[in-house]
Amino acid sequence: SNPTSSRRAPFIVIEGLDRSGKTTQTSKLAQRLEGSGVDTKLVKFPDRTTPIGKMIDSYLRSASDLDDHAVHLLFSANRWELAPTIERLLTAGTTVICDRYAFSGIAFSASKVDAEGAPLLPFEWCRSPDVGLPAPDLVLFFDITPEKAKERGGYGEERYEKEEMQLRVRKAFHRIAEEMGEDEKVGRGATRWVTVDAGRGMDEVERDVWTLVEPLVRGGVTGPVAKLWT
Ligand code: NYM
Repeated sequence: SNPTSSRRAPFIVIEGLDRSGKTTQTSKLAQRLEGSGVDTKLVKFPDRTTPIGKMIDSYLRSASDLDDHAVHLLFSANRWELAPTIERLLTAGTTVICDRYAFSGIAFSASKVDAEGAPLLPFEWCRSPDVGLPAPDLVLFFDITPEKAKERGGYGEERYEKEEMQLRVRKAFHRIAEEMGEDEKVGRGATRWVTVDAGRGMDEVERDVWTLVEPLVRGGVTGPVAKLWT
């Protein structure tokens, strides 16, 4: 009955392509929030420290092979195993900043193709295991062109870090972005999706991120944590 008692901290996800500066900006943001006296927890997916995360890590480093369906479900399970912790933190007033989430899960898996270039996993199949996860209040999608990404020294050595794959991943993210902005039913729900031009200088991007995040953190959020895509 006391409306203020249901106030909680916001759940903020930073998504984006490889080489988009996402991880740098995520840790800058977390530091800046902490520095402003905001109780903050930085979460990263995949969380490579859990037993499931170790299987994912080994797969990404090509130290092991897994069926495409199986590894997709491991990525999702890795989020589900942390979901109760995320909910608890938000309710307790801790702002959660998350580096990658279910949107990466769909974008990367749905971009895997066979030798003929046909998709290995349907888009909707990729979404299903993540339906019902804690929904972010805000997603900042770090978009960057492959040319800019290349200027930044190219991709690393892990699985998926190849140009054709990254082009498909970018398209998949754009499809998700459209959905999150326009389709109320399967898309946005309680989540606000903002695309950030990550091809600009680090300080410019940092300023934009702060402008988007600061009011949400200062104001807090009313009501329980929503469920993604329900
Ligand atoms: N990735 C990440 C997926 O394929 N599915 C997922 O659900 C998530 C969270 O793992 N190339 C991919 C994206 C990256 C790789 O991420 C490792 P990072 O942020 O480089 O540790």
